[in-house]
This record gives sequence, structure tokens and C-alpha cells, in this order.
Amino acid sequence: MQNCTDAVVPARRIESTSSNLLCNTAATLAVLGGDSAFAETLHVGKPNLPDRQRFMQRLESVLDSYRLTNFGPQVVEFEQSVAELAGAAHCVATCNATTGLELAIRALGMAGEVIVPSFTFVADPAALAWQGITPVFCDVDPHTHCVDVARVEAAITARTSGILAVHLWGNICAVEALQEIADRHRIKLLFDAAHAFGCTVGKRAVGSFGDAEVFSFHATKFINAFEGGAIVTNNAELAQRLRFMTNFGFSAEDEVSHLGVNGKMSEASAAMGLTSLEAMSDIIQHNRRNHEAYVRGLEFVPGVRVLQRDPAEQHNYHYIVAEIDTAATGLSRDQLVAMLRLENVMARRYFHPGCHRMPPYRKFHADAGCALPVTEALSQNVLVLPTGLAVSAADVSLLTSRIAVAVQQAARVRAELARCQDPRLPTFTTE
Ligand code: T4K
Repeated sequence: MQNCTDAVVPARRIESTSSNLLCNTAATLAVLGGDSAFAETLHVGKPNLPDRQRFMQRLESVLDSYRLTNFGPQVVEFEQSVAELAGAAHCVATCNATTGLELAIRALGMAGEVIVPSFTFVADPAALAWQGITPVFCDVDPHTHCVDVARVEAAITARTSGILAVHLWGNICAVEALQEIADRHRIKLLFDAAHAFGCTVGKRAVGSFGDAEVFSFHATKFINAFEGGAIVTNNAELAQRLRFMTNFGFSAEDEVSHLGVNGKMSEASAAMGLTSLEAMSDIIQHNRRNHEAYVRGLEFVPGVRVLQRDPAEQHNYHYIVAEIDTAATGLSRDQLVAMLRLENVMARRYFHPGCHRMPPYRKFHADAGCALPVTEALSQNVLVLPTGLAVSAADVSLLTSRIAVAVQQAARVRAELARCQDPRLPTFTTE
């Protein structure tokens, strides 16, 4: 058997036309001694770069104006565009979503305990903990991966001041049921909508649910502002307060009326955000084609299930999320991640191992693992695959065919992975 460290060089692109190559064993996997499928690494989150010329024009106008930050015209226009697309009355742009979450949490007066899913990006419990709030981890629904409403209700105590729910992967939370619980218990409801810009539920755009919602426009999101975020709400007083709080608490010259931070978005970021918004429908179309190619390519692969999107709703198709049933694939999610690295595909284990297992947050919920069976299972089984403008439908076809072959030859793949020394392999163990 060839040493797989040698086997992956040189990498070259192999063209593929068929989307279902379950019967095609001709392509040798890199882990079994073949060439890597891709010469250039495919990433989850490679930025979608918008029209360079348009962006440069905007940047020139920023420089010409000498207005680089502090609520300049690019930010004002960006906020208007985001509010309109999100169907919200007000939008306050921020330097990133994490700061936006912290500001919203503070402005809503959340304190004591806040209920939050553990199966999410660590920004959520971090934003709470930075405000001295105890994140109370709640399990998620196995189908949507969003908070389980019954679990939310069960977690409410006299110290609960709010719910921080996450529209994970652009799957929308049970917004009405959560609002009903929040109203009945007189607690706040904040949505982390970092993944859900451009999505609808019941034909209504994400952006005006709960007390406020927070978007991310990080470089890895489908609409990006280099770094950026936005808080959207229909509450005018809240929006005004948030605006002051993003600017050190200033409400007028030399007048500090609120506890604030510097959470403002810069003009350069807003220029990128605006240019990115112009490409929004093209990006969504591209992502949707890739999503369809993934569904087609993995449809008949035993044990691999791609999360589907409701065709009646709008979606950004930004995350390709697959659930792996190891008993059927013969390969664990981690073994698939490792095998794909050798094909030059950086698939991700979002959001392993669940926030409740991360050292800074364990103390908040010592036995959380027992109470979070769905989170525990998803953090072992979820595989996030590359998409975006840098990934073509042909790439997806080739990538899915490699997964199909790996599952067919699971025993050999496991054996080779166990002895492989390739530096591209992930640092976590895959046995
Ligand atoms: N809530 C949720 C549910 C979130 O998922 C996030 C962020 C937030 C809140 C907070 O939003 P922000 O405060 O960031 O606005 C990434 C992102 O940093 C993070 O924004 C995102 N979620 C999270 C899911 O993913 P990493 O550490 O996995 O990303 P990283 O640096 O490994 O980048 C992913 C891949 O993209 C890399 O393999 C290379 C490529 N890449 C990345 C960047 C930044 C590029 O090619 N160019 C780039 O500039 O966290």
C-alpha cells in the first residue's frame, strides 16, 4: 500500500460530469493513493468577493470625503438597505455580530440567566458571559437544529431574564411559540440571525421577530462587510439607545447618557457591505444550485443526509449541512472530515463539541451533556461542506462523488486513515 503522504502530490483538478457516481469506483481517493480531487483547497466560508470596480469606486468616495467612520453616508445607506431587506423599521450597524449581540443583550436589560442553545457558535454564550449573565444551555430540535421550545419553557426560573435563540444555518426558530413563552413569562426575546439574512418564514423576512435580531456580515458570511454586524428591530426607542451605545454612549456632543462601547461599523466595511448586497440575488442563485448539486450527489449515499430547505420560503443556502449516520456510512463524521482534507476540502465540524463542553462554559452547566442529548449527537454527526462563489456545481459533483466512493470503501478508508501521517490531516483524532 502506498504511503498516503506521497500519494497526494501532485494535486490536480479532475473533471467530473456525473452527479451520482456511486457506481464509479474508477476515481481513487487520495487517502487510498490517488490524486487529491482539488488543486486548490475548497473552504467553508471563503469570502464571496463582489464587483471589485464598484467596491473601489465606493472606497474612493470614502477617501475623497475624509469621512472614514462615525455614521458616515456609506453606513447610513447600508443600514437603510439592511432594514428594508429585513422588513425592520430600524437597523444599527455594528463592527461585528458578537458586539451587536452584547449591545442588544445589554440594551434589553438582560441579567441573571438567559436561555441559549449550546449547539451554536461560541459567540452566543460569550456575549452573555461578557455581560455577567449565566448562559443556561438548552437542547435543540433534531430537525431544525434550533432551540427546542419545550426545553426552553422547562429551563425558565425566577432568574431568567431572556431567551437568546439562534436561527442556525438559516433554519428559522419557532418564532411565534418563543414569543408566546417570552410574553407569558415577561422576559426578553433576542434572535441571533447571523446565518439568516435573506431568509423568510411564513413569507416574512427574518429581521423583525422578537425584541431584536442580530445579523453577521463577517467575511465568511454570504453577504460580507469584511467584518460587520447589524441589530434590527421595530422598537424605535431601543434602536436609539443602541445607536448611542455603539458610540461610547454619546447622545450629543460631550453628553454621555448611556454606558457605551465603540461598536461602530466603518465606512470601508459599509462600502463592502453595500457592494456585496448588490450581488445578493446572484450569490443566492449560485448557492441554491450548489445546494441542489449536493442533494443530488449525496441522495443515494447511505448514512449521509443533507439538510433540505423549504422551497416555499426564501433562503440564502449559505450553509451546506449534512448529518452522518456512522452505522450506515461505516465512517464517522471525523473520518469523513479527515478523508476530505486529503482531497483538499476543508469541511468543518461546526459546532463541535457544543458550547457546554468548552472550558470557559463548562462551569455554567456541569451535567449539561446529560440534558442535551440532541446537541451531543449533532456535535458528533454534523458535517458542514463548502459552498459559495468559489465553489462550482462541478466541484460539488466531484466532491460528493468522493464521499460516495469513501462510503463504498469505508473499511479501507478507515485502515488507511489510521496509519496516515499527512500534515493536512486534522489535529483531532479520527479513530
Ligand atoms: N452567531 C453565530 C451563529 C455565528 O455563526 C457567528 C459567527 C456569530 C454569531 C458571530 O458573528 P461575527 O461576530 O463573526 O460577525 C467563522 C467566523 O469567524 C464566524 O464569523 C462564524 N460565525 C463562524 C461560523 O465561522 P472560523 O474560525 O470557523 O472561521 P475561519 O477563520 O476558520 O474561516 C473559515 C474559512 O474561510 C477558512 O478555512 C478560510 C476562509 N477564509 C476566512 C476568512 C476570515 C478566507 O478565505 N478569507 C477570510 O478572510 O469562524
